[in-house]
Amino acid sequence: MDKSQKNLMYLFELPYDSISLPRSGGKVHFDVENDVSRPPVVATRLGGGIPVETMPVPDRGDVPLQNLGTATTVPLGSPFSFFIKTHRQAAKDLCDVFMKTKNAEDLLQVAARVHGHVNETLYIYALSFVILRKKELRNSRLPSIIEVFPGKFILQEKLMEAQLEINRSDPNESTPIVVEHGLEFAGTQLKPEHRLSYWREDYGINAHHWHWHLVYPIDMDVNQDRKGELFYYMHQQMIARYDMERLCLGLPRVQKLENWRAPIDDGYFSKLTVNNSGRAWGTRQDDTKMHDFQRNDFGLDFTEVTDLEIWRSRILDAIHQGFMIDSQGERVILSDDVTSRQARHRYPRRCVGVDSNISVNSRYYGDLHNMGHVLLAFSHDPDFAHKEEMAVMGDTATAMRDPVFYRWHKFVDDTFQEYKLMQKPNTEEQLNLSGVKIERVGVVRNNEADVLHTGWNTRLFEASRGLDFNGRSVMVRLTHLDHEPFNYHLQVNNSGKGIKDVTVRAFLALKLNARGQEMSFMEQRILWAEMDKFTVSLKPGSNHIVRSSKDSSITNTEELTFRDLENVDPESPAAAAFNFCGCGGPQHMLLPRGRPEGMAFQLFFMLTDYAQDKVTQRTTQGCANGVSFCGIQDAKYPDTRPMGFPFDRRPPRQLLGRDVNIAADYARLDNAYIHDISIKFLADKLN
Ligand code: CUO
Repeated sequence: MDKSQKNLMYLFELPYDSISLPRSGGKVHFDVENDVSRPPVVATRLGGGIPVETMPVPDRGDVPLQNLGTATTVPLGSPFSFFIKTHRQAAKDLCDVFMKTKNAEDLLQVAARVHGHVNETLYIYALSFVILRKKELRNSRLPSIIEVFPGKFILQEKLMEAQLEINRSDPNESTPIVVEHGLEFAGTQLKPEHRLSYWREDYGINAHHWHWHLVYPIDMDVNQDRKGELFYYMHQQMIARYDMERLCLGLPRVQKLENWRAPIDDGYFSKLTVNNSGRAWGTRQDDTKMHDFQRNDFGLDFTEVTDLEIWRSRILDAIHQGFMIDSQGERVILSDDVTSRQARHRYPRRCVGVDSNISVNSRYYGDLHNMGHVLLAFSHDPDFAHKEEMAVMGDTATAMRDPVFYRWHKFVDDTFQEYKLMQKPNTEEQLNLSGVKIERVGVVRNNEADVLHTGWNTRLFEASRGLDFNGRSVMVRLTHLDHEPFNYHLQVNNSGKGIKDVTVRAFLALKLNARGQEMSFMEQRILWAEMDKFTVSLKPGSNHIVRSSKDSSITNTEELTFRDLENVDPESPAAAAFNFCGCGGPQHMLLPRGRPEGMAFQLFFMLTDYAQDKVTQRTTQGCANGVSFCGIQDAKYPDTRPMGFPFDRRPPRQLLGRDVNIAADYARLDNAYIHDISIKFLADKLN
C-alpha cells in the first residue's frame, strides 16, 4: 500500500466540512489550489504549532466538477437513500467519475475536488464503492462508518453534551472529551419494543448492514455471484437472530407487516441527526399508516400502496406458478439449484424478484422491497406538506434501528420462504454422508462445558473524525452486548481408509418456543441462526476438531477506527483483506443474550461432503471473514448448497425409515448432531 492509498482515508474525515479543514487531529491538511470555499478557521487551525503533512490538490480546471451527471441532484446536508432509484443513479454517476481515475493519487485529487459539491453520504458511499472495486486499491481500507458519520449512530444529545463541555472548557485544553453512551438508547422500557433497543441500535449491526449493501448494491452493475440469494439469506438470518433475541426477553416473534392499510403500532424517534447542523431525521408516531408516496423532492414517480399490493400479488403468482415473465414475454423458471441449466442461463442469480435489482421484469414486478422502505421512511410526511426529512428506514446505516424494519423484512422474508417451500424437500441422499459419524459435540468456555456467557461491554469511537468539535478530540464510549469467547469441540469418526474433506455446518436455535413448548421442524426451521461453516480434513479413525467462536464464517473482525488504520501494518495479510471482510456481522453479536438464569438453546451440526460442496474458482482471495453472508470478492460463493442448508427447505417426510417431525430427527443421521446448551446473561460488564 503506497502513501496515496493510505491518504485516501483522510477523505472520509469531516464529510460535512470544508476539505481544507485539517484532519487527523490537525496533523493532515489538503491544500486545495484556488479553493474559494476555504473557511478562515483553516489558517488558525494550521497555526497551532503541530507539524502538518500537506497534501497538495492542484486545480485541474475543475474538469471533474463538470461531469458529475446526476450526482449533484441530491442536496447537500440531506439524507441519501439507496432505496430511492434516482439516488442510486446519482451514486452510479459519481462512481463512474471516480472509477475513471488512473490510480490512488489521481482518485485522491479528483475526490478532494469533488468534496463539498455533492451530498455527503453519497460522496462517502461512492468513494467506498470505488475503493472496494478498483483493482489497484485492493490494499486500501475503509475506516469505520461509525466514525465517518457519528450522527447516524450516536444520539444528538450525546454529541451536544461533548460540544457543551468543549464550549465550557479552557480553549487551550487538548485532552479528549469522553462521552458515555449507555443502555437507555432512543426510548424507555415503557414500550416493550424498546427493551430491544440495545440490539437494534447496536453500532455493529448497523455498520454491518451499511457495509453489506455497499458490497451488494442494488443496480450499480455489480454482478456478484448469487447476489439475490445472498440478499434473502443475510436478511433472513437477521430476522432469525432478532426473533431469538425477542424470545430471550419474553417478547413474541416479530409480526410481518402484511396489512399495509392498517396503522403500524410502534412509532420510532431516532434522535439522530442528518447532518452537522442538527437537522433531525423524520420520526413516526405510534399508529401511523403507510401512505401513498406523493413527494416531488426526489424525482421519483408517485407510488401508491395499491402499487405495492399489485406487485406483491404478481410476485406471489410467479412463485406459485414456478416462473416469471421477463420483459420480452419469455418464461424464466425459478429454481434455487445452483448447478441447474437455468442457473447458468440468462439470470444466473435466480430470485423471485422482490428486489428489483435482480428482477427479470421490473416494470411488471415493480420495486417492492425498496419502495416499502421508501413508503415507510416517508409515512410521517408522504406529500412533503411538513417539509420533513426522510426517516431512518431510508438509510442502510440507520434502518435497523427502527422496529418496523424487522416487520417489513419479515414480510419480505415470508415471500422468499413461500418460494423456498415450493422447492422439492431436501432428500435423505442430500442430507446424508456415509462413513462419517459425529460422536460427540460440545462448547467450552473457560474450562466450563455447554454454558455460554453474555454481558455488556464497551467500545470507544472517535466522533471528532466525522464531526468537527472546534478541532478538539471527542471520544464516545458505546455500550453493547458481548459474550465470552468459546470453542466448539467435535469428536468425529471417519470410517473410510483415506482422508475425507468435509464441510462443518453449525447452527444455533432456541430449544423452546414462546409458549415453552418444543418446536416442530417447520416452526423452528427459520429460527436456526448460522454460527459457522468451515472445512476440515478428517483422517481415518477418530478426529477431534476444535474451532474458536472468533473464527465464525458469519462475522468480521471488529470495526477498524481511523486510529487503527493509521497504525495498521500495511503489509500484513489481515490489512490487505480488510475491505471486503468488513462486510461480515459483528463478532460481539454472535450470541443472543440468553437469560440471567440461563436459557436453553440447541446447537446443530451437520457434516457434508466437501467434494460436492466445493466450487471451482478461478481466483480466490485470502479473506474468508463473513463469507457466509458476504461471499468472496470477485469469486463465486464457495458452497454449492443453497444458503441455509439443511434448514432452507422442507425436510423429507421420512429419514432412515421414520417420520421427521422435529430438528432432532435429522440427528439420526451419523453426520448430524444436536446438542443442548445454555446461554446465561450476566448483567455485569464482561472483562
Ligand atoms: Cu437491507 Cu431492506 O435491504 O434493508
